[in-house]
Amino acid sequence: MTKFFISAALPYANGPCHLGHLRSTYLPADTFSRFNRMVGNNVLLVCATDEHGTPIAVKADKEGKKPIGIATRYYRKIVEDLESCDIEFDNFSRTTSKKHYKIAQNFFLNMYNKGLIYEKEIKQLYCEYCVKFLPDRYVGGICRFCNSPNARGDHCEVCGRHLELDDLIEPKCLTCGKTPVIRKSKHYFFRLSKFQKEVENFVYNNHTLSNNLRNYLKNWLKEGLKDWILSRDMDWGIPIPLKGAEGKVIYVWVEALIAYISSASQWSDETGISWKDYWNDTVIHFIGKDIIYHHGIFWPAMLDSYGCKNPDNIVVGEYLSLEGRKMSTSKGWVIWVKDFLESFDSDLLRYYLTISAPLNKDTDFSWDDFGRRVNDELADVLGNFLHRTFTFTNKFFDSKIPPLSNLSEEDIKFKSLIEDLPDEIANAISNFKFRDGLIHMFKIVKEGNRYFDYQKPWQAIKEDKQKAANCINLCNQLSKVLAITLKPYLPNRAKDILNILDIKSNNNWDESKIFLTENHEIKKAKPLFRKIDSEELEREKEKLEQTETYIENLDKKKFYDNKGQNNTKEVSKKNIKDKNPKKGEK
Ligand code: B3M
Ligand code: ZN
Repeated sequence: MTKFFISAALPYANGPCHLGHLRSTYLPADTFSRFNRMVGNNVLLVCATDEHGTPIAVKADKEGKKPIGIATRYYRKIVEDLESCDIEFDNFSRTTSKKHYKIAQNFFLNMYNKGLIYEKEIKQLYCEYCVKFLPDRYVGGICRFCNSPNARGDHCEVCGRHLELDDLIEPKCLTCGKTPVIRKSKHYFFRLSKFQKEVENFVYNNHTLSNNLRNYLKNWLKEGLKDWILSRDMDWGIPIPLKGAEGKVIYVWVEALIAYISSASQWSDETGISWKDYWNDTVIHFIGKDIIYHHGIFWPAMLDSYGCKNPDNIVVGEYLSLEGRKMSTSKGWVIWVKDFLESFDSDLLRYYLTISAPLNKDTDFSWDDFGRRVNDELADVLGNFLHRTFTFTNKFFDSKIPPLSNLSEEDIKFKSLIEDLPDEIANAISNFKFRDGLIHMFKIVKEGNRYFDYQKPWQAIKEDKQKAANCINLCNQLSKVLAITLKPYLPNRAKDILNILDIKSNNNWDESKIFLTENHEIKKAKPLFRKIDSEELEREKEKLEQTETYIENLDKKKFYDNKGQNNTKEVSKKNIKDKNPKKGEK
């Protein structure tokens, strides 16, 4: 039995969840955790909202609100979004909690007292018009490494690098658009350069890391690690717990990583169970591709400096684009979880995001492809198999599982496919190949449909009742395997299937290996997957384009009446409907 400490990257509390977040991080973490609970491993799945740093401060400035107000608003929305997709955390905390402040400050002090943090006066960008230093997202410019024009103060989305002050060419204050000046300020640095060997050891000698991930990290390691600035001149954040550090906070990335531990520690307070036993066994971080550097370089070095074990694996979910284009929240080219769930249920989303590509490949969400997969795969393959099995059992066998006897060669072949399926899926999920698990499953369901057609139970029932009985027995057995093995993927539909089969599951993977007994009575069949028609899909596509046009118009308006003021408003779909009446509607 393994004890898994599993984390999902912390969402910034400056917006709700969209499909990209779900695909890269929360859904894989949840599927993996659900599966491991079922096979009897102990799982501690933690997360929190990332509430400090410039993403929230910038949003608060724009709306004329306090950062904590923004953070609380989005903390609530994010929790709701994740719950509505059945992402089940053991603990979901906030980086503004007292507990987190204490743990993050202690971590900082521990490093400081060991001499691993030093002070140095450095040049910083300062905006004379806004009268403030410009850390991170307050400043934009050209990335020195890849020439992307949209780099932010601390990060380039295009090459994935963490940036320092002199990595940004032609910096501009993102609040007022002016060129900042350079001012001196005292800061705290982590002796990251001393940890080159330790991080190399983590990257080269950890055989569970994927090759993809190792290659990214190797390239960065080749450049040599530089000391890392841990402080910011801001008032929104966790104060540096040292004399002479007034007005300075801990850089958001440092404390956000520590939130994995503070969230777990909060859980320990509530349950009385030690999170350390989980950490010291197996730690897995689920993250998106853009934050590999932080988890693969900074974090192992921080843990080493504290004297904590390194993570065992970092599972990286790649990007999701939308209708062939990069998602962009600012351009309105995005689907929010909440909006999606107004039209379709969460299991359909979980299915699509898992099946559309392996986790380590970029993929695209398109409404047409979504509709096609729901109709051709969920409804026509899986739904059809289950429905014909159950209706036939209801109608010809009085809802009772008929006996198995005198198996034909086809029966025997099909039976062994059913018996092998749970292990094949388990193997895929254990190796983070979530899509492969579903693909195995669908291959066998297709086989099931073929077997059903071939056995023709509607005809056999009149001519060779045992042949029909064998067919219906085995198809129910496969249905049971599906009901159990679908649990990590589509928890609601799995429940519906179990319900029709009238089985009380105790959430144990091995239940999928026990055949239904003869005469077990099932309930009445009911359709499990409805087809999506093209009109529904057209409506969704229209909504997406309307959001984009609405935001473009907002931007133009902002440009024309720009008096240095920012009049971007919170955009909701309701807003958009009002501004864009449907054809024929005034
Ligand atoms: N809050 C979100 C991101 O950059 C960031 C993750 C923190 S994980 C410790 O995607
Ligand atoms: Zn400015």
